[in-house]
Amino acid sequence: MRILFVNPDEIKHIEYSDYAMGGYIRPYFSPALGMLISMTPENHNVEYIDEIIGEQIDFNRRYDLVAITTTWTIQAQRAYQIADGFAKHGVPCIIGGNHASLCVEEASRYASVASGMAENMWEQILADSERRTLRPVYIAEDFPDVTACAWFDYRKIKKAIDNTHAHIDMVNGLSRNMRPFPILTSRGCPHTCKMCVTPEIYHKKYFAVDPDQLEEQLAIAEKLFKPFMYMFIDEYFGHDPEHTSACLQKFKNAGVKYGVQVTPNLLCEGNLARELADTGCVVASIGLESLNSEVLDDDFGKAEPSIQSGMELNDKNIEASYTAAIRKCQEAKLPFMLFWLINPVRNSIEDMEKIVEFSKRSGAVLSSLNFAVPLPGTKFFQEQKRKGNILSYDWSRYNTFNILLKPSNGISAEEFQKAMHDNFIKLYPISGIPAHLMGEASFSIEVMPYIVTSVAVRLEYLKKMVEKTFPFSLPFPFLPK
Ligand code: B12
Ligand code: SF4
Repeated sequence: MRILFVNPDEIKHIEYSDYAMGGYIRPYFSPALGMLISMTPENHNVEYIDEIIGEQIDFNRRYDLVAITTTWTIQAQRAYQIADGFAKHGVPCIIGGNHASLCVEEASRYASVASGMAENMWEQILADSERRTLRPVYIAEDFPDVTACAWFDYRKIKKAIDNTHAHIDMVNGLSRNMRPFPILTSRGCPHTCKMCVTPEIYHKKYFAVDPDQLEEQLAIAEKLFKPFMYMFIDEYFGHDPEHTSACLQKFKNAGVKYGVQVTPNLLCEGNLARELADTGCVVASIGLESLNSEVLDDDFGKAEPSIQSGMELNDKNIEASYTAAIRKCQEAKLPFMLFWLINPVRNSIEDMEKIVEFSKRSGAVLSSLNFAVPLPGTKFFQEQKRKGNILSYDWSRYNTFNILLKPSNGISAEEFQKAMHDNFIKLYPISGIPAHLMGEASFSIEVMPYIVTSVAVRLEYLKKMVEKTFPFSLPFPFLPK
């Protein structure tokens, strides 16, 4: 069969609230589709198109199957448009990934749907597709339990990327090579945070990669792609310290650089920050989420048994716990970024200001203030829906920069949105660019994408402010996404 794998772009709303951050740091290829390509037998002719970097689909080209992912809810509407576009040409499509997995009925109006991990379904989907008997819905739970998950086969992925018949312009072609390259040491997560989709799809499963297999994967990636840096895409990186150390040694031996997403509790507990810095990590993204423990516990569901263990978290010492995690990074000379979530229902504007102050004091390479999104399929979504707090069900707004939940304390959504905007700007003052560029971390080439992102956010803000003032288009030389 000739199979096309598509990573859909989001449909963007250009408006006051539309921050620049979302589109910048994306991996070299979609990990979900990379995994599917890895599981596809080589007798099939496979192509990969990444709309996120501007590759354009040719709907007139003949395919036997089109496989589309919805890793993010913001991709859903475009995924449905693509399915519609191919349906007009009689090409069968299958949609999977986080959003479709948890909104099966909705997605099935546009194409066949695969809900959950594809490992034990994919073979059947390919067989059905070959027989032209693709079913409307495939549910992972109806197949044998996934006990070993798929890993990246970079050879197959490279072939699929090289095979693309999409139009790629030079800037986008170059920008692919400036993207961090996805790799992982584990998949899944044993925790059950209420605002996260992972527990709903992985059902607390956790799979660790054999360090020797990781070594092989690294060798192949280095040979075929020679990425400028890697990006760990583990859901819960560092869960098993012994296994993590063994994996990190493989990165050290390979002499490569990487970035990682990590939780503060794991940084607080042991020597992780030092191990990361010693083995080639150039930036750690720390998901701090909130300075308000009620939001963490009640809204996000991070109470016991949870990722807070090890942090002695309570109202009084929450800042101290976070500071301890940050200090570990500073002592190890490990550049770090901070990620926060604001829940309008419970957080006040003062909470935002506290976060901004904390972030500015912290010495982070980059900090990101995001709205908590009631991600469809999560317990947080159900709870907020039941309470009547959800302001919009337009998935293209579900990008963490639009207010989606009703603020309390009599503040209007517009006021809250504006306060968020203003506080975000305080994190990225244009006047701070020179100091930012001269900071210690900026001398490392691998941190450059993050520095570029940070500068781009500032410039994008400047552009938006000018656009607000002069309502006609100006020829600004701003960076492509
Ligand atoms: C790594 C990661 C990132 C990386 C890279 C993202 C990427 N994948 O391209 C970075 C750090 C950049 C990132 C950023 C963000 N992320 Co993120 N991220 C992840 C994470 C931890 C892993 C994703 C992954 O690639 N896993 C590995 C692959 C192999 O697994 P998989 O996607 O589950 O795919 C399997 C199945 O779903 C299925 N499948 C998937 N697609 C298809 C298609 C077909 C046809 C079939 C048959 C099967 C199938 O089969 C696959 C194999 O088993 C997920 C958590 C998660 N569980 O998805 C969050 C997650 C995707 N991120 C999320 C969010 C919210 C964000 C941010 C918005 C956070 C923020 N506030 O900034 C940003 C957005 C950035 C942007 N827009 O550019 C949410 C998205 C939820 C949603 N419904 O929208 C998730 C799910 C985490 C969560 N909180 O629940 N993220
Ligand atoms: S620890 Fe992270 S991946 Fe695991 S359930 Fe919580 S938010 Fe999701």
